[in-house]
Amino acid sequence: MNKTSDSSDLSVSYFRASDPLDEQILALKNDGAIVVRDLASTALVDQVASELQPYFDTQGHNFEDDFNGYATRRLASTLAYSSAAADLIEQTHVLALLDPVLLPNCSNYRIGSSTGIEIHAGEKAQVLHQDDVIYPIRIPGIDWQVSVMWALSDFTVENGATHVVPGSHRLERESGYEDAPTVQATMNRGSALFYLGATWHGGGANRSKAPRMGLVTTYALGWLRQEVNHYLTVPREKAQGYSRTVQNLMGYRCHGPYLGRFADDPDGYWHNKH
Ligand SMILES: O=C(O)CCC(=O)C(=O)O
Repeated sequence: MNKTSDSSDLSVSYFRASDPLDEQILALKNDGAIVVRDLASTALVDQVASELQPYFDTQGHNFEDDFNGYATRRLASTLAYSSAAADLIEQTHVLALLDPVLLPNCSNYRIGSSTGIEIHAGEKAQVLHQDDVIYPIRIPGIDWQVSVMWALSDFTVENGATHVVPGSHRLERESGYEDAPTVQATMNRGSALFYLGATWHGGGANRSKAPRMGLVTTYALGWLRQEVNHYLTVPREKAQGYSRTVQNLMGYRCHGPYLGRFADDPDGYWHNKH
């Protein structure tokens, strides 16, 4: 494990997957964010990037607004566009890190959103924010969700590596941290930044000449409404082709015996009969 910091004493810890898992979880809970280096092969991230690229080029501009920026292309549901993205979403180490954070407060968790983000040259820094404000309340000590940002290209200070405010997840929701000092989570492609739903963060300005491409997936407690409706955004035939784990993460599984019931599959799992 090592730490990166800017001129202040803020820092984010960097791990390898082989480092002790409890140290990674502790740092994520203490600092609100960690980076795990080289978690996916460059072959896999290149495949995801090449599957997403045509959709970024044709549809990515649809999400331009004051929050997302006007030189940023986005895709709202990567599983609709890239089958290889599923391998990142269900990556073993990702789930091993998320289980102890989320499972104490639900019987299974699901992806809220899975968003492709391509920040182009000239983009301004995104306003710092917390992802879990989509839910109207927070209960101290319970994390609603964790975000996992995969670097599909190298994330550098110049091209807009995500800004993070370490420790900011411990503050009251009312505390405005929009102007707080940040560290940038620079990382090579294939590495991933994990941050809690309450951690203040935002995409960086891209002062380089090339786009910065990432894929960020949020994983939320299974009894919360999912941010994106994956049943509608991912065609049924595509969902049928994904692994049981990915289907479960998409929401094709009940939470406990009652929440999200569907009549034909009384054991709470989707059996692809339809
Ligand atoms: O692109 C990034 O680095 C972060 C994006 C983000 O936080 C968001 O769009 O909510």
